[in-house]
Amino acid sequence: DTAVYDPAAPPGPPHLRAVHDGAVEVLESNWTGTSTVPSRRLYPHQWSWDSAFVAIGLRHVSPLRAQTELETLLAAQWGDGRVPHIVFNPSVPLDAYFPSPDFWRSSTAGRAAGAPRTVQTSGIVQPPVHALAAWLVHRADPGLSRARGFLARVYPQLAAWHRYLLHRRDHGGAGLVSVVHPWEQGMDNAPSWDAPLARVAPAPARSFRRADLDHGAAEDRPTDLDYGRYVRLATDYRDSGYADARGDFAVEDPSFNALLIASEHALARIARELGATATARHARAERLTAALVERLWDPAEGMFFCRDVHGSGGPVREHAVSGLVHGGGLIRERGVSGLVPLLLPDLPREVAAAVVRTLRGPHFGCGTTTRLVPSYDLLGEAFDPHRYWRGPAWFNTAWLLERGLRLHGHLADADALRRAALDTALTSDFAEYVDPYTGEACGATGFSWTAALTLDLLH
Ligand code: 9WN
Repeated sequence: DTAVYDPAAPPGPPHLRAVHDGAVEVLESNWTGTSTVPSRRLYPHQWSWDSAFVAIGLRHVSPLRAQTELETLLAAQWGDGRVPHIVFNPSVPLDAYFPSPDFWRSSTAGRAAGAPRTVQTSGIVQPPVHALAAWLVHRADPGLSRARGFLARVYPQLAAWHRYLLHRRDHGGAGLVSVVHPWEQGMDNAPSWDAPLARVAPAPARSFRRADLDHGAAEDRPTDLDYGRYVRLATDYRDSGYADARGDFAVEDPSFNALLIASEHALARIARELGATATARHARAERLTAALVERLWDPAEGMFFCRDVHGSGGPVREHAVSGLVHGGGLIRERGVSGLVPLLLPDLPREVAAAVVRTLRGPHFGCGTTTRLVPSYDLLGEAFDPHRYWRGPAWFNTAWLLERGLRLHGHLADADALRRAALDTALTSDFAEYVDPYTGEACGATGFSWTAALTLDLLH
């Protein structure tokens, strides 16, 4: 079988069928009836950005389930517009996942912010991939979508979600959204968080019990010290009633903001489909892209970096024209998040070209030293090929970069990345993440977004 021995050869049809069938099976067994769990054992509830990725894949096998996935998530939206990062399944025992509903206490602590009364959720958010997902789901079966009034129902919810982020989370004052917890950005223990997290006093290890270690290898997961800090940040936010005042931890992240911009473009298309005007939304997406470049782009490094809103990186000097940003709290850790803006259509040509060079270069080794794009700098001090977001390759970022490469005309690179993702998904049994060099499975297997995005890459 040439697909196995020659990684450059395109997978033959039997191989593709195996990938397709395997992916469908994973999604089938993780479906609860109204939504999909990321992993039966490690993550037994509904997660926000996971559901968006799942819907993007599910649309190819069941547009109805894909619509339902997003509708279930949006039904747990808070009155202030936030879409919670976890929607808890009441039939799952409390000790199956930490932090559980009794930690977040959404229906009491989140009352002022309009948390729902009947369903239990977390109080933080995750990247806004949902409008993009809703648009792609609609396109898969416009007839069913119109018959069910899908877009008409989700549009106001998605618009409120974006309003929440843009108006309540602009802690940096420049138009970009800040995350207030590493779990919000979704790449929990990425080295970019180390500096801002160092200012957070960890909650004592004995004050909580990590359920993740019942199902995942400790050396593949975040450390106890990381968890102590995650718990402290979440506790303080909860105890403030989930009020969005500027707290100790606020970071502008390239991937989070790029996904919001991509979703804003999608929301414009949804508006037009519903007969409304889309111009203002497209214009806003373009303004946000300009702000992203101005605030987070580093031309010398050829990539985007996180900005620590409270960081003391010296005086901020910004040049609107060249897009230069000096000091002022840029966190110079090369994470895959800093390449994700490649998926934006309005990215200046030279910026897109530089991101592609960085992707192919020694820090990420795409198409050269690595099998799949690592989550962090191969040459970085904190690089660890097995520890979660500190080096392993993930399939959602591979999917986002594949789209970006294709959008900007790098078809051969996009094809190669697509083939690598399909191949690795199958050989790793749809792993949560893999060793970027060998493709060895890490974390959970039978992971939903790996299966879903694999399906999408097949179509
Ligand atoms: C905390 C569900 C989620 C993903 C995140 C991933 C991981 C949770 C955890 O799992 O985070 O939200 O318990 O580690 O980092 O991106 O959404 O798959």
